[in-house]
Formats: sequence, C-alpha cells, structure tokens
Amino acid sequence: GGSDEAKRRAGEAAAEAVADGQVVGLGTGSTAAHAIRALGRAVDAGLDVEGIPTSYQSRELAREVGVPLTTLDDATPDIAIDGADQVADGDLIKGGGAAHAREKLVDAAADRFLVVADESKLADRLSVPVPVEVLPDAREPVAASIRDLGGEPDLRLAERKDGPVVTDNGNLVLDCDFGEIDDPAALAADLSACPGVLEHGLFVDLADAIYVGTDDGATVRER
Ligand code: DER
Repeated sequence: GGSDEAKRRAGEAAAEAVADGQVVGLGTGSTAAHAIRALGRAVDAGLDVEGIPTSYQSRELAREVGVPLTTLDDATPDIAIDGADQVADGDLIKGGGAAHAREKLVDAAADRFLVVADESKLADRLSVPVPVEVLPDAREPVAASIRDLGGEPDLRLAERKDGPVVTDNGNLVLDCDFGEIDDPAALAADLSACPGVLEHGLFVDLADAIYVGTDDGATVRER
C-alpha cells in the first residue's frame, strides 16, 4: 500500500471536515485510523462530536483517543470517514480489514461519506478481489455461486490464528477475484442475491468525496 504519510494526510484532511456537534461514522483500517486520531485531538481541543464505530478496531481506537461513542440506535451519522482497498470513478472495493458489513451500514447511513485513501488505491477500473462475508455454513454454496459468476473464491485464512479469519459478526470471508469488473453495480446485485452472503465489498455510488493523500498534502474529489 501507499506511504503512511500519504494516509495520514488523507485522514487528517477528512477529519478537518467534521463540524462541531456532528455524529461521525468511524471507518476501519490504517488510513481511517489517522482520521480517528485527528478527531481525538480535536475533541481534546473542544470539538463536540460523537462517533459510530464500524469495527472492534475502530471502537477500541476511538476509546483510546477519547472520541465519545454512540450507536445507530441513538443517532444518524452526519458524516462518515472510511478507507478503501481500491477506488475507481467513485466506486470502491472495501473489506481488506474484514469489516465491510458494518462499514457499509454506517457509511451508507451517513449524509456524507468521505473516502480517505493514498494514491496507490486509485485505479481506472475496479480489479482487486472482492471480499464477501458469508455465514460459515454458506461457504461452499456461495463459493459455487461465485464461480458461476466468473469469480475465483478464496477463503481468507488468519495470520495469527489457525484456520480462517472470523469477522466481528462471527462469519467467514471469501476473497473473490473477478479480474477487471466491467459493471460493478450488476456484480454487486448478483452478490447480494446469493443466499448466505451477509455483505460484499463493492461500495457502488456511495462515496460523496474522495480525499487522496500524497506525501505532501491531500486533494479532494467531490462526487
Ligand atoms: O477494510 C476496509 O474496508 C478498510 O477500510 C480498507 O479497505 C482500507 O484499509 P487501509 O486504510 O489500511 O489500506
């Protein structure tokens, strides 16, 4: 991935967009983490915000840096800040951190969804594998459906645990390689229609702005 400096620039620029009194969706991953840390500093300086986390990781970091927390039961996010594995013309592939089910819920609930990414995430077409969260029992039936759709499903194995990655929701993740994706919306609909699929990492037409970080700044692309 890109440099941490570029990720920091993107995250901090997006955090600047948060206004006093707002509710903020707190994304998952190393780029969104910079935004959460910046919000913690802003809270220390008097900013009044409440965060809705998108994963165990973002909840823990928010608590660590002092961002007050709320939930979708009690608040609607005005703004969400979240990373991406790939960005192409405003559509995203997310799920590198296996948090995309709750991320999509919070990111889509927000009035404005700001993506934060370093330049290495930008592409002309979406082409990285699409993470698909599945009920454990559904692994094989969904894998068969993925193959019927032209993808190659790969069960995501854990690094510091024997066996597969298990999500915050207790499910498994199939990383599905479809190569270049010509019609993200159509593939997204096909994936959502598979019984046993909890959520997939295609975020189609959800992003409102892309904050692109470089080593010396950040640019904003409004959608
Ligand atoms: O899991 C996710 O969706 C993350 O946002 C991921 O897509 C980006 O993680 P990174 O900022 O650490 O590259």
